[in-house]
Amino acid sequence: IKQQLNNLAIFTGIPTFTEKLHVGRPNIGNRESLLNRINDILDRRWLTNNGPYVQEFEQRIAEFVGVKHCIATCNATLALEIAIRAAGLKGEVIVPSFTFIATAHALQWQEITPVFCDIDPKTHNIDPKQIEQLITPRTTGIIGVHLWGRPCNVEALSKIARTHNLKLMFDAAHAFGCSHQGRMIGSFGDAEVFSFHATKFLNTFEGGAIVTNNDELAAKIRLMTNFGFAGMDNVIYIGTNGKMHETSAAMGLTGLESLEEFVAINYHNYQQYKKELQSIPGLKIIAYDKTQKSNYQYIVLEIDEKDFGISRDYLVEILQAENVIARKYFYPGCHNMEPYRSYFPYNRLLLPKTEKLVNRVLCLPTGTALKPEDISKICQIINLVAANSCELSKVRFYSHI
Ligand code: T4K
Repeated sequence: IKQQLNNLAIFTGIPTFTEKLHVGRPNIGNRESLLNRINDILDRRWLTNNGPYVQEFEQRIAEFVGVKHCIATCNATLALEIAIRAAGLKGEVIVPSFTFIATAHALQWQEITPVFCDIDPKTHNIDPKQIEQLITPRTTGIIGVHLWGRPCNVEALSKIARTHNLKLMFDAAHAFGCSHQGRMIGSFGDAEVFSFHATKFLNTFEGGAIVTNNDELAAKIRLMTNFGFAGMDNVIYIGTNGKMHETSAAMGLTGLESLEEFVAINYHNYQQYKKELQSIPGLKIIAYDKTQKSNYQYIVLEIDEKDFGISRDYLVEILQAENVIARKYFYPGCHNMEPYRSYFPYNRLLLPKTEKLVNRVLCLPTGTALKPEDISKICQIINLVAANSCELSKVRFYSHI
């Protein structure tokens, strides 16, 4: 346990952890179950192209979410691209800037302009109150992002979409296993997209899925995911190769068997962080709605430099020196990254809440790979820093002159 500032690895101490602790360490389910499935795949010699495990995975996801259709894909970025194209979005689409870059790229990749909207600082999600002023004759849709698995204001967004005749989709990359007003996320808007990337609550190594209740849209998405083939020699739409393969589905099915255990561990980690980081001035841990289902996959802190005493960036440097690889998701915001930074400099003036939040947020490690004693050690470092932030900020100041 580090008691003094000079024990910190950023000064003269040795790092608290000998190995790096990552945000987004994958949740691995039952190994034997996975290996059995992989043996089945090899025995069957059916590796991809709508194989039996992919079909089973799609059925399980649709049942779990309570939607009519699930189309599994090779990742969520391509799933977003396909869903956007199948839904007929073009021109301009309103999205938050405070999201992973994939949300914006999925639009720009097909020459649709992402128009960035500010967020509600309480929820970190797109602020419906700001949307209407961004609607132009070129606007065709809105994509909300359920950031950290916390639902967007679905009702307000649906109302705006209805009034202006816009499509409404959700990037639900973080939100598998979460609910909103008693309904599972995945069942809102015209379509929603999950990510099953290694770092996500449920993973298929790489993977994603589009879920929807719209039969026509689902049929189109399914064709587009497989080059547009409707039968062996008949291509009826433009398509791409967005297919999930059998080993990914095997991983997904295995993970689904352990879902309750993953949530229980994430929830326990979250409660422990909350308890051990309570009442630190200028440090807030984001809240999850207890009345709803959450996957608790993200431990997100907000640092108010004035009250905490040092900046979020300095805290991240201190933690990383201890081998706690905290992440500044989603700094600096999509509008501050290329190509958007050059295309849309005017956006900068419109996003004051995003600009503020991107400098305050950091994510800490959690998940099944983390032990309770690791969390205690991480919290001890943060508590030591908080108790000595005044001295640390002086050291920082003098090291810069
Ligand atoms: N929309 C949203 C809102 C998203 O957050 C994402 C993805 C997407 C759409 C697109 O979904 P996909 O197309 O990826 O399905 C990571 C993930 O690559 C990305 O999937 C995720 N969001 C994003 C939030 O995080 P990076 O650039 O931070 O990845 P990287 O390599 O730094 O890994 C993150 C951490 O996880 C590291 O600390 C190391 C650890 N890790 C990673 C992998 C891959 C492991 O411990 N084991 C692993 O196998 O983007």
